[in-house]
Amino acid sequence: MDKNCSGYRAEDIQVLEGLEAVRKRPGMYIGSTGPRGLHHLVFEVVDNSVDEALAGYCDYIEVTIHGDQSVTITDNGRGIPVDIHPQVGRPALEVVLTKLHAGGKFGGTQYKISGGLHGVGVSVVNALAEWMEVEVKREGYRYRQRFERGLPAGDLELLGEADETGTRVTFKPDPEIFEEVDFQYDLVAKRLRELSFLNAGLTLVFRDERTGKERVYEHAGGIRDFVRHLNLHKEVLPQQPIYVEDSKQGISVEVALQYVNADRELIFSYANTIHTVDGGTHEAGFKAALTRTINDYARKHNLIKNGSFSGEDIREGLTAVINVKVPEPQFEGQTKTKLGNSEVRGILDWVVSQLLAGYLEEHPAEARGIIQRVIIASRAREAARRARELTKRKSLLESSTLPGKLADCSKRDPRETELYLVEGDSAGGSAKQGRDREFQAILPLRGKILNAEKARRDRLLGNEEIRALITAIGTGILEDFELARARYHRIVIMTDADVDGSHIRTLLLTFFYRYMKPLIDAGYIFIAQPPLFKMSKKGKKEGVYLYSEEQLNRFLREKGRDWNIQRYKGLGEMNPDQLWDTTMNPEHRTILQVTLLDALAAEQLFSTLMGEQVEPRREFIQHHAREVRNLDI
Ligand code: 0RA
Repeated sequence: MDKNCSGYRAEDIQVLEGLEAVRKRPGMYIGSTGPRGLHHLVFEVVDNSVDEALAGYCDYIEVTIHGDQSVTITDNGRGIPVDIHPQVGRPALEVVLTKLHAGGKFGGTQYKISGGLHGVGVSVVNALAEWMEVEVKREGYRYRQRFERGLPAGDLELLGEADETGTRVTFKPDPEIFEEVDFQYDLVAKRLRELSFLNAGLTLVFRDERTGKERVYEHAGGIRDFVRHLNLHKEVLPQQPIYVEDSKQGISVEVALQYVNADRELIFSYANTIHTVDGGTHEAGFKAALTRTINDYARKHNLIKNGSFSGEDIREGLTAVINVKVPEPQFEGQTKTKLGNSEVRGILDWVVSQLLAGYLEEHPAEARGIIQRVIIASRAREAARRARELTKRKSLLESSTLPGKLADCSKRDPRETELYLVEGDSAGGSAKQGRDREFQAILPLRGKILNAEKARRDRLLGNEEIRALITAIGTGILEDFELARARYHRIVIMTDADVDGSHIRTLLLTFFYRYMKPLIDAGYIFIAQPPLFKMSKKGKKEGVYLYSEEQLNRFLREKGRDWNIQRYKGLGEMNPDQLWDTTMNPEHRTILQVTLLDALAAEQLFSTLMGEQVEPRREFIQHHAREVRNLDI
């Protein structure tokens, strides 16, 4: 690794303005002051460390959440520069931490990756921290400086000598800014794992001192490992993911792909480590090249008679990860998750068609396997189309009679309404009484929902619970699915915090993933977060609700032992008012938006328990024998 720091000069840093603006309007810089914005702080610092990795100077990043909700991010990059900035007359570190910089960290030609969504700069994190301490090892010495609410709380100190280089940032989010300061293990873990897939050779260590959990994320195989991970426990083709990689005009491109035995298509695209949920030019270029290259190959080898395969046929069962790095990314759309750079389309198209064509020629057996799969997909699609045209039956799914169990809301505009899927009739009853009937609908789901893995489609549609669910949502399923017919734009799964509850949640997510995937893509599926504990003083009725083991531990540490702990086993233990206050009232509740990766994880768990492959299932059950005991599927 090149540890030569000569490339940088302090005057490369453009000075712009102070941080008052950030504290005044934090939402402008980090999106919100809720949980998303809070976690954004960590990701922003991590992204700066990842930049060092991408520039080739860092291969190790460590993130630690401390017991007091402060966070430390350590890397072995070059270290933030400390020499005196010529215009400001202060050490560069202080300038980097206390001033907003335009267009990224530097002017000039630095090749910078993190950007777009994040990329607001570490100074923004500093501005929104109650305190921050930065330690740097660079050019043989170790330095430290402390800040409070964005302002220096002392000068840069020289601590001693150092042989290595790197940066360590510790900060505590400012409770004056954030509604709640409670980091979620899963959110951080997910991002670090994602980064380890997107940066082969980078090791990320995650430690949560609140619980003692520790994880190491490293993937020498990069996005190939990502694809393997997505296809876990599935029958795959080819055995090893196809991988192509190249770089043109300063834009680096890599794609990994593999087919599985399933109907869905799964494309994860990233630009500068940002998940471009809405796709963009990299995805468009990839799809165009894939369709053309497969068709060309099939024609050349007489595997197709006339016409050509459609893109949909070619992508059925496909799992692909696209990872591009663009010096000046343009992110578009409402959520800024669509890549706009037009030059990227052609580069993707060229790289994928050249290298994929090469792969197919060199691997004729795999190529034939893929084409056969596409032929089957295309025949099935054609047959389904004919069958639909022939029968023209007014299908079950389009029937307009809403299920009797549904307690619908009075508003009709789906952008304003939400549907709660509630486990069991008794919790369903509480939810019906506690809800705001203007915009909240309740559908209680009783008993075991039919197992979406084994059941074929007809049987599935014969199941009363599933029919009620489909009719209530209104979109239809699979090829009949139409997002525009969704009757609610928020569908909230509300289950008990026990094994059965998590089982039902897994079943529902698996169902949505397989039959209504666009609902997940559109961000319409959520998971309710009912409290796990109620703390009350002896003899008092009112109390404090806690939503996680972490919160409970902290509460006990900070508030002493003089409290009664009530552990909620089921939603049914709450009365309607409590359910409304803690879980359903939009002003207080937290609901988690389900991402495609969450749904996929549920589906994988499900396939492990239910699927055709016996070995992973046996392993899982042996491993989780205690939890699975009650799992009656
Ligand atoms: C300014 C300039 C350089 C690196 C950094 C800042 C930097 C920031 C962070 C934040 C966390 N870890 C970091 N590592 C580096 C470039 C330094 C050079 O050219 O030598």
